[in-house]
Amino acid sequence: MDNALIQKAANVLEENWKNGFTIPCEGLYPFQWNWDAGFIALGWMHLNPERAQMEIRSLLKGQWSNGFIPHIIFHNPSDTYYPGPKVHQASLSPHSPNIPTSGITQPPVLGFVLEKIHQNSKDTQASLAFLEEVFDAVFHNHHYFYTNRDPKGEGLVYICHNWEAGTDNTPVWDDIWATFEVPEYDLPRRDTQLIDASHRPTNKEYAYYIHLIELFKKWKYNDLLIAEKSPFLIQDPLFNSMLIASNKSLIRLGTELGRTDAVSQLQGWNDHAIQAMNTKLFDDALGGYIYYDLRNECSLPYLSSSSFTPLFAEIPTPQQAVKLIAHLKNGRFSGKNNERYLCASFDPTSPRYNSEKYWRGPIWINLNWLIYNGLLRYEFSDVAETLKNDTLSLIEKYGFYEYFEPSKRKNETLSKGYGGHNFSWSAALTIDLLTNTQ
Ligand code: 2M8
Repeated sequence: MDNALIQKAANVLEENWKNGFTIPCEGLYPFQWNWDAGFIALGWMHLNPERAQMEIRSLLKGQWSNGFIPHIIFHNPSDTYYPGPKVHQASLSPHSPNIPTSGITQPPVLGFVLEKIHQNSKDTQASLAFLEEVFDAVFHNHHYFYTNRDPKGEGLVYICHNWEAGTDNTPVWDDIWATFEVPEYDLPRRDTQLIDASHRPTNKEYAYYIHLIELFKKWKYNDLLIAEKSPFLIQDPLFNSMLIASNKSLIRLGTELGRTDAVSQLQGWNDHAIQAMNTKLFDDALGGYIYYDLRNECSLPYLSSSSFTPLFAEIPTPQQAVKLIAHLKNGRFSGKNNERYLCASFDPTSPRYNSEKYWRGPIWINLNWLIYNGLLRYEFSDVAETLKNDTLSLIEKYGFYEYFEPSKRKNETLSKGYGGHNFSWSAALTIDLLTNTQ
């Protein structure tokens, strides 16, 4: 079964390979996305390491002069996606490159992706040469975050747009949307024409997303103005965990490359960041990591799959880790009798939970991959095994969908997953799950 599934996954990546980079999904996402590129490179590294490197090089072509890496690089024209380059208008920023990009970012996975590619390499010399080529760019990106996105020097960086989170329409944002009004926009959406609209965000939500982009354009994507005025300013446990995990990887890689200055800078950022995660973003009563709204100065007390991702960066203390896994075994996320596959993207006991709608409940393969690897790091091998088996059985049954139904009972009646099909990171991470024995 493993070889056949790996072959099917390889076919998906091959189909989505566009001569230098991989699109997440034909039609639905026709450009290169930032954190997708990282996860996709983890699939390519098993199949074709040269392509893993090309994927990363292509992403870095979109890097801005201040170190910022955008969430979409528009390498090629396409009219199947809204909002495209004409809406984002990144060229308004003096830092933007000479290739069209968006002006917002996504979770910084590149550091740990580079380390995994290096560990997996059969040719150490070639791998070190690649690291020499890209290390500074990734370090520069981390420098950008800690110098521009942490206005109070707390060790936690903020995101200023829900698309920066990657978990685009998590119910956590409902509280924030309620704090400001947006104009009516003409929304020439393509996503809802391509797939079941009930699996996608609403037009009302899209109006907020576009409004934020319009504000950033008015401010020419100036970070100081965004920090001062953006109505959306969030410290996100997933985003910060990715940054911390990537810091740790860059520390190990930088040590191997003899980059002493960078290593001590990264170490300083990380010590501070880990402490802040465990004090400010851990909610002891809920037993998990939560978001903090920096604009309205309040915690957002909701659990989501992001709540578990600090495990991946080895942030939780042993006591905190025990609280986290309680949700995954006869708990809030698994259900008292483990009646759900792991891991729903939002707290299934919440009235805001919707098991079919995008990031409001369904299972996502990249989050499962992160949580699975995090659980292994804490030696919770039985829950890790359940999570891996759940992931692979959904993929095996339906194919490489974008997201999946958590309820075991409901799955008995379904013949498909949700969202886009032949979705690249679902394929890439399946390959890694089946190939990497840790
Ligand atoms: C989804 O987000 C894009 C915007 O970035 C969209 O809905 O148009 C998210 O799932 C995001 O995390 C992902 O990177 C992107 C491409 O797969 O799609």
